[in-house]
Amino acid sequence: MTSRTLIKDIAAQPDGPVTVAGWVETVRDQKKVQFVILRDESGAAQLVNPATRELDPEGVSVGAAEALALTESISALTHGSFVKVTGQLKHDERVKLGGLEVKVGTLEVVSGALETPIAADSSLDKRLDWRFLDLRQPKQNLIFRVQTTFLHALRGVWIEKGLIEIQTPKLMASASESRAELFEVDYFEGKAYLAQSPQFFKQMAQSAGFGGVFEVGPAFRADPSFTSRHATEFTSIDTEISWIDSHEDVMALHEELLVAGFQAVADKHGDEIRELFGVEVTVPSRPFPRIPLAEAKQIVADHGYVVPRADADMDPEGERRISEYVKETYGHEFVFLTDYASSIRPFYHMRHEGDPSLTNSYDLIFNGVEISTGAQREHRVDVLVEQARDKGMDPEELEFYLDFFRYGVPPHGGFGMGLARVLMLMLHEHSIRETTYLFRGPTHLLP
Ligand code: AMO
Repeated sequence: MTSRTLIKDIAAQPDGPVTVAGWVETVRDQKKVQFVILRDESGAAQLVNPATRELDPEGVSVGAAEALALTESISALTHGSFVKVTGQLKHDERVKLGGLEVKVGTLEVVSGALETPIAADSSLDKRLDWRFLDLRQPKQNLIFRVQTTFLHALRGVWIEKGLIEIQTPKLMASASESRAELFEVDYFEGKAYLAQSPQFFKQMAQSAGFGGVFEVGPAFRADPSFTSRHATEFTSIDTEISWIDSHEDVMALHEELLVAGFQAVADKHGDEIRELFGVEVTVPSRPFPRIPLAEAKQIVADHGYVVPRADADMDPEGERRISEYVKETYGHEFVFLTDYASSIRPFYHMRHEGDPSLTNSYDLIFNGVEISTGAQREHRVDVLVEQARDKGMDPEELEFYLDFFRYGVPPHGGFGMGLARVLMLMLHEHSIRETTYLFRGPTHLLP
């Protein structure tokens, strides 16, 4: 490794020699002095160089030619060039940026940069076209540090509970959610489909006796819409657990995971998020409010908004309104909408004992948008076959899945949660395009 000190670490060093490397953020090239703001992956620091504009006419000054060359190379620096600098660190309270500066001794342009094609105020589309440059901005960089912290905290909970991490195949022989949003790919002599969710395989792990599993991996949906919450490929956070009594057990785990994730993010990045996003990360209190879907629709209707189709899911406006209501009434940013009608849920959701028109399922809404769907699964194979038929599906096509339930399987349930949606809503961003490392949409395949 090239030896250098990360900028975040130089503050702890005493005055003296230092080597740093990073991207040139700004150059202030004044007559008598030059300032460069240098940024690496950990932070930014000010470099300073007393400018030498011409050679001493006597030619006697020691090092004058080197000093002139250094001044000229700083004048020629372009924004975004990657440079390595050796110099003298000096702590100085008057320097606004971190109370220190580095007096440049040598400066090597390791990799020069062309003039940048984007600015902070460029359109989102343009920024996404130049995503690697966009991600250099501290605000964008923070999103992925927050994501790392969030996922690490979730893993902590899963691992502490003894759940097993799995990686399920993304090439499948059949649909796992709706046939409508299925990507078909050529597969040798036949066809395969990109996995819409690890649903079937995380349930298989329950029959395999794993007890509880989790996966953080890609999911694909051939959804042609251009909304701020849909992508054709997204990272899905999935978990599935055995020996549950109802979907309440799944919701309890869901809460525990989110509390741990939000706590870790608030502790580690709360200040930075406040500074760069102007947002306070609130650790949710448990239990999260729960409202049956039918009641939630009634509440928004009572507040002047009728969800367009009575037999359908909440629409985005309904989600926004029920969230608003929950915030005002319970002071909570999350709400579980429960007891969805079986007509709008997949065949594998368990239905209410005594009222098959409703399911043991829920959606989790966070700050006005659905981030998750969860349910208790139907594990009785005869009932499952009936429910598949009920949905117009041919049980023969599902034989491999139905087999999971023919050899002894515990009652189980789980949820799927879109990672980019959680981040978007946590940071009050307007689109998952901002919180996805590389967004994929109907017209977006590059870079
Ligand atoms: P569902 O289809 O509701 O449920 O998806 C679960 C969560 O995944 C996210 N999501 C998306 N994110 C971005 N772009 C999309 N096109 C997209 N589609 C879904 C959302 C959503 O809430 N198998 C079930 C989960 C389960 O029951 O375990 C499922 O996939 O945040």
